[in-house]
Amino acid sequence: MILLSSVPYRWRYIIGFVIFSLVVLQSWFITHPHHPPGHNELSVPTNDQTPPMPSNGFASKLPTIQHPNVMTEPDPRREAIVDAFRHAWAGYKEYAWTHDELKPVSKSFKDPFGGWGASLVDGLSTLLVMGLEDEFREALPELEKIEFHAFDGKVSVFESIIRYLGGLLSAYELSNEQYPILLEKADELGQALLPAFDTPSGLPTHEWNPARGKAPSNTTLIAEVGTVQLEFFTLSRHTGKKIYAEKAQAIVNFLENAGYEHGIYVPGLYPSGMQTTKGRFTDATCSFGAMGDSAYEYFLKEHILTDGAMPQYASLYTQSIDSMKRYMLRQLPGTRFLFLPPYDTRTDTLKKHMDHLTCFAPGMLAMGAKVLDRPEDMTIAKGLLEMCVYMYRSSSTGLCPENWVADDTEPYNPLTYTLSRDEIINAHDWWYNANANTPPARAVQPLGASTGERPSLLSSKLPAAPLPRPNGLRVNDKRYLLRPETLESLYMLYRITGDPIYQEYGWEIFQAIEKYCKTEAGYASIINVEMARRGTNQLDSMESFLFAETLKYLYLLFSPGNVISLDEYVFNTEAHPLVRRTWI
Ligand code: DMJ
Repeated sequence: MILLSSVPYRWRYIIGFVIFSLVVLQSWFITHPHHPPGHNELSVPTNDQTPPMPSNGFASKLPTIQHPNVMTEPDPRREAIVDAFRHAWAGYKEYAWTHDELKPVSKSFKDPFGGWGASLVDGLSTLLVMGLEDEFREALPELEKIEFHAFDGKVSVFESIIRYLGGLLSAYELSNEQYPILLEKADELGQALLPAFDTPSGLPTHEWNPARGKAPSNTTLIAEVGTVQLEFFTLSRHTGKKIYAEKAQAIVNFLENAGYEHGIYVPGLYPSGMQTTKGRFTDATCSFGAMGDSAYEYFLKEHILTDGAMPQYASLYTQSIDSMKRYMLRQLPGTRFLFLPPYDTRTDTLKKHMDHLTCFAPGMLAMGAKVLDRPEDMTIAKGLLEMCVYMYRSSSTGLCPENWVADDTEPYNPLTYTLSRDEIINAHDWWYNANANTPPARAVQPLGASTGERPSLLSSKLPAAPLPRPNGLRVNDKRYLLRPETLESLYMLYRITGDPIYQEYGWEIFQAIEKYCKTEAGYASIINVEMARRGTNQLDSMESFLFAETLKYLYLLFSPGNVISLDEYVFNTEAHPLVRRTWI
């Protein structure tokens, strides 16, 4: 001030202007931070919901997922899973190498996924997780030969993203980014698929012809548009090309803003069918099984992958799960089994079946319970998983049907779920009975009604599953297609609770797969899980998810907690682990 008073008036104005400009500039830099090279070419999220971008280093601000009691040494049973993987990989190499799938009975191959080598690419991350490095290195040169752009036929956009893109990116990360071919091919596939997103709504079409640059129709499914984000965010992160993350984020924004006019009747419950022109829903049935499943899984996993960078993902997830609990979740009376059938959101009616595909939901709910502090969801996760496991344990082969029906169900009620029938009645009496002065103690009731014979399993530490099955519970689609969802949930629940019962359940399932599915060349699907015989009960099909998911989750179930820890990785829906990071 003293100094300023000695300066002529004209200069005082100039000095004042300079100081004012400096203050304005400084506050602009505070609200628009400069990001280090490698980040600044990618967009920064704002309230307009642009996608987040990762920063270096990772100290998660989300709650820890894994339980401290998870084992620290491998369980010796893990070796049997590696042997199973080697057996199937050897068969694939001998009879179907570089094709999409091995036909494990006829020892030939088929190419339902563009013929780009779905099993080879889907298997890469498991080879790395299991430490099968020779096999991994032997597969790498084959990647050079894949020509994603040249394929003149229909490929599924969804399957290409979850199996090929997820497989390449995960292998790139798990191999410490040492093999550039993995990222080059991921980028090439991303470029080949991007035009499928150029629809008026921004929703990608169900199928795409890369060579002709054409989509055969303007239809898609909610699971397909909602299962792009983990892979496209990660692809942007490694290539620096923001277009992938933007396309994926545009879909999330679309879903967040979709309303009644698009065909949504219950907030958070998205019907299965969609068209890509206006993004309208074409039916009203919402499912956590076929055609819906992974859209809900990805809301939560977007939150985990980006370490909570965007409140939008968690709020979409909680809205969906709250509605699911309110409208869709059922209990089998007198048991702890929870049942999650598809739901017609327009007529407010539930279907009677539950898909094996729905058995991913316990793992999702348990993770959400931890990460978002929703303890009730953990109870539900356990009840749903008991249902899925029971469908394995109560069948003649020890394998689970593709779907099952329950005629007799009642709405899930959190107040009565853990009470037995008697306790519920007594609780009611207590309320009206003047002579009683204490409410009954809460007690967990046993599963099922009576005990029966164990299906022809090999060995188990567990008591036999209660039989007969509860009233009105029966197998519908009798096939077992080597699906991974129950094993996925067993791995998640084991890592989250530390309860070894989930390992025992998994071991039983593995033994049943060995007994009924194994062929000379690999593992076959099963025609009828209620027919306890081999050979004629096998289907000539071994989908690539046997390599990517089924055997990987089994291996991890018997691995120490630091092998693909849920606090360091998040799985895409095809079980390809992706590195969790801090995103900004
Ligand atoms: C896998 O391809 C994926 O898990 C997908 O999300 C649904 N189902 C199959 C395996 O059953």
